[in-house]
Amino acid sequence: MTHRRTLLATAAAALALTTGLTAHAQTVLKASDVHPAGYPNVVAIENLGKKLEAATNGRYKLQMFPGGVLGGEKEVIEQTQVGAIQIARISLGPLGPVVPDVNVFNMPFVFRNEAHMRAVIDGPIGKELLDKITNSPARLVALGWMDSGSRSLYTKNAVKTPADLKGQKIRVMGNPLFVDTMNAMGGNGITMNHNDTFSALQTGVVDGAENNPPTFFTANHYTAGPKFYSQTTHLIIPEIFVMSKITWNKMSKEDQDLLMKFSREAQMEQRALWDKSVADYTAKLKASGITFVEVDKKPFYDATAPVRAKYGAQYAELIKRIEAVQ
Ligand code: BDP
Repeated sequence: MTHRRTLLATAAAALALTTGLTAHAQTVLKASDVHPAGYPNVVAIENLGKKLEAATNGRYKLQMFPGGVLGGEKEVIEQTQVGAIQIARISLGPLGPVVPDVNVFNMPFVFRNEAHMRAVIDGPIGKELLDKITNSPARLVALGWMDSGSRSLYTKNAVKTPADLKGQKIRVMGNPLFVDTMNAMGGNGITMNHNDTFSALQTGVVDGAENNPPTFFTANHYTAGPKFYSQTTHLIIPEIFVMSKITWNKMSKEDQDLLMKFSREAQMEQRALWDKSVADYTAKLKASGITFVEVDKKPFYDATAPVRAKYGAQYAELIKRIEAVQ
């Protein structure tokens, strides 16, 4: 190739690029997660973004902000409601104060075990709850569920009965339901953002917290004081990912359908990654010297009956249907 021809080719390529860019305006979807890069939920949402980008020839591009850099989940929900964040992956816990109907899944021991919870979110009740969120005044569109295993206690002592929690300040997620739950379990529930919990544990502002093994490990809470992981499994709360309704309403029906399809796939992909991560991080916690304690759940189940009565009264029919799911 002569020098002149190379120049022409370069100019043509540059022109093609510019035309390409102007022909397809790109919508950037800012996505938020409190978990670090590599966490199952983060990976599943990133992959959803890649599929959406490919299927729309780059009209959409998802930009993931992991590690809570956009704020705690309460703030992230607010930002998503006003359209400053487009996709929020959050626990259902902090959504309770915004969409009270979801609290039925946030109640202690409402699911028999994780398999029961999965059967419920995969079935008609799961779909109904997603629709309730979307149809609520919260200005959010519920895209899909994710797994979060079971939450158990991590403290400096082994907790086998409610008496073992006496006088202990335990960090819980921001929802009065969880403060009531922890108080009923024998401790003192203190709400704060996930990303503030590490220093609260380290400085003794709280004596312990409660979460699943992957979070206990990846948030480094296991290095901040707790020595025991007491398996009360008192909460089996699904995660959820939601879109700002402001963004959703600007999408074509076709693009909305694509997003819904990839959301369902993200839900399933996260589940496979999740199961592996629970096994991996449980092993890592044990290798780091954390003692896993078997707990008789009955005393905790009984102690939290008033919480289920208080928050569940208005959902009696729904709770019966949940219990009937096999
Ligand atoms: C983790 C959830 C995350 C919550 C966190 C918490 O994945 O969404 O923010 O717990 O305790 O299990 O705040």
